[in-house]
Amino acid sequence: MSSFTFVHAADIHLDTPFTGLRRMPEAFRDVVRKSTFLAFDRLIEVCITEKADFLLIAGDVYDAADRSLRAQLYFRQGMRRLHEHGVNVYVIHGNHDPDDGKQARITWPNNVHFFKTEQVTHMLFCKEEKELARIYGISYPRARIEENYASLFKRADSLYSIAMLHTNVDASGLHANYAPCTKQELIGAGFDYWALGHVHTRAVLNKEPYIVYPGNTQGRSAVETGERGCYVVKVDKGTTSLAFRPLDAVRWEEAVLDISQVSGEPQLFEAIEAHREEIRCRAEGKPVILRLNIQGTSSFYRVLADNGYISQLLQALNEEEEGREDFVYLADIENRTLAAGDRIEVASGDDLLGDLLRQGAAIGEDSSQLQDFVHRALSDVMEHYQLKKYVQYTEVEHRDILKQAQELAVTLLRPEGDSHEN
Ligand SMILES: [Mn+2]
Repeated sequence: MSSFTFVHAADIHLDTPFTGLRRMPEAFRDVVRKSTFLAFDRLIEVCITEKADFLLIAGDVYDAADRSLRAQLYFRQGMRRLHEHGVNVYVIHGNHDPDDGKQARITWPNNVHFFKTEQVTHMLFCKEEKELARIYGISYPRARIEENYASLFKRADSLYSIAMLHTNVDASGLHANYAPCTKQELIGAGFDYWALGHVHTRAVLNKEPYIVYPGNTQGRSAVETGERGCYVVKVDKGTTSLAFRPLDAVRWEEAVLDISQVSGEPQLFEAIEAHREEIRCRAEGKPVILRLNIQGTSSFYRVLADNGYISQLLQALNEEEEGREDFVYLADIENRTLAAGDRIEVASGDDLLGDLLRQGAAIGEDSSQLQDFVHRALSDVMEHYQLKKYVQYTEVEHRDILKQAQELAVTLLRPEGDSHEN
């Protein structure tokens, strides 16, 4: 009869200000600003409907060390609801909400347990007077933790043992390397379930024992695409099973649209609209913030290369979305098309123009290759103390210049009278 259910969440980042969205019209921005709160509401809802015995929050409850009062009161409201439903909550603090941040003096309902800083402590979970699990954890005293905290965890007995840690396992390059440790260390520590936080993309790093990042509950920028949520974990006679539950209130997506077969401007607009419908359908009613990359060999290359055209396109497309609850807001369109005729590069000769086209094709989307090429091509100029200031371009500008050069090369190479349209 020793079965129980818990919910594992992390990185809620309540009251994320989303300061990068100034260009977004108010109607959309308002939904995004509420999203971390709405995702938190859904987390509470999942705990109740799944009849969870307890909830684990593995750090970064709040977005800022100096927690906003609004966020703290909102969090307490959620905790009170869980108290009414008999759900216990175990919380560690991470690099975004360390213990030394400003906090209001709040009285928490007695179902909520915060782990201390400085040392790993453990708490016993009992159900109907039966001891079922032991939960271990440690909070961050300050934002930057460079020590290995994993090595401080020592299992005390044979009860099902859960270790809560805000950490960067195996130094994932996308996240600050706080409380670094290795997966092998965690596997060897003898716990049944490592409830991790910090890395925002969910990942089950290992199954025996379970080492789990649930990811954040709500995407917070264009790089945090796709579903975000929590894991519902069932433990039945020592066997652990996981189910993911999406919680995000707004979804960030990136998509690619090939317009090689599109011929006129109205058709281009329609192709984007049709693609937007597909994305709306996949989001199952959730609003989406979309970055669209347009690719393909197209006569639209030159039209799309004009930033003014893209911003008009964005405006027209986004106006259609106003007032919809399931909006798909286009944050950006990136022109990755090639000019019609670029395919001629294959046939081009062993000369400067042919070389330019081949190099351009080889570079593709690779930034380091582009950088390398620019350095080789411009090394003389870059080393000249007066001239170098004229070649201080951004990567986007370099890419654009290369594209223009390629296009010019294609025009020069194209046989007379060949009006290559695709
Ligand atoms: Mn975080």
